[in-house]
Amino acid sequence: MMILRSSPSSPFARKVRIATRLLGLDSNVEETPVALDDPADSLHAQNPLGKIPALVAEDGTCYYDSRVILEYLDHRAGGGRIVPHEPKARLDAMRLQALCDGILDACILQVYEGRYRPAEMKVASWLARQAGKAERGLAALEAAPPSLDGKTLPHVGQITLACVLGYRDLRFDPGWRKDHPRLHAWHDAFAAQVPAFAATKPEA
Ligand SMILES: N[C@@H](CCC(=O)N[C@@H](CS)C(=O)NCC(=O)O)C(=O)O
Repeated sequence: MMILRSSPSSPFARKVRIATRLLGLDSNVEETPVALDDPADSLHAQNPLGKIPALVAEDGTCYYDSRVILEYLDHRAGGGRIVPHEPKARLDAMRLQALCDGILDACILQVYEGRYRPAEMKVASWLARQAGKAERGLAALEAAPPSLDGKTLPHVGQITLACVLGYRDLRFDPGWRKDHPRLHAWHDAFAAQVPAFAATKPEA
């Protein structure tokens, strides 16, 4: 049994949850929640970065971060399922994943600013800088939403975009839909094609 160190609301952990379901590996994974703020949590021995998700395989190897975990799961499932083999398709999927992971990083830094930094120490220009990354990323995706054919499994980039939009709903104003109608339609199409998306929706 693999062990997934995670937290319920982590969008990066949601990538892994969706991937395990798509690949039929979810019954091989047991989730163990992490106390991220507890230095004694075994996560720090498993992943020196102290970040989730981290996936401990049966041989004790701990895989991180989410990109590596998705690649590992794809490999376990035979390869070429959610990480395309063909070089151009693979690069396109990895590039989309990098953009969407970057949007998530910028979103999470804004959330952490609220969670960890006392109000009098908040730096508006830093928050605006992170918000700008997320806004520009969403605008680029709105201008050219990725394909979604419904015939093959979604790839790692498409899975990550779905997790971005889900995280905007969870922690930010769901008004992103009004300003991004094409992404709104993309989100609904993904949800209709991929039951694992609804099945992994975190509680507000
Ligand atoms: N690049 C990482 C990002 C993971 C990440 O930022 N996880 C957050 C939770 S959603 C975390 O562990 N934060 C704790 C910390 O930064 O100390 C990935 O793709 O897995």
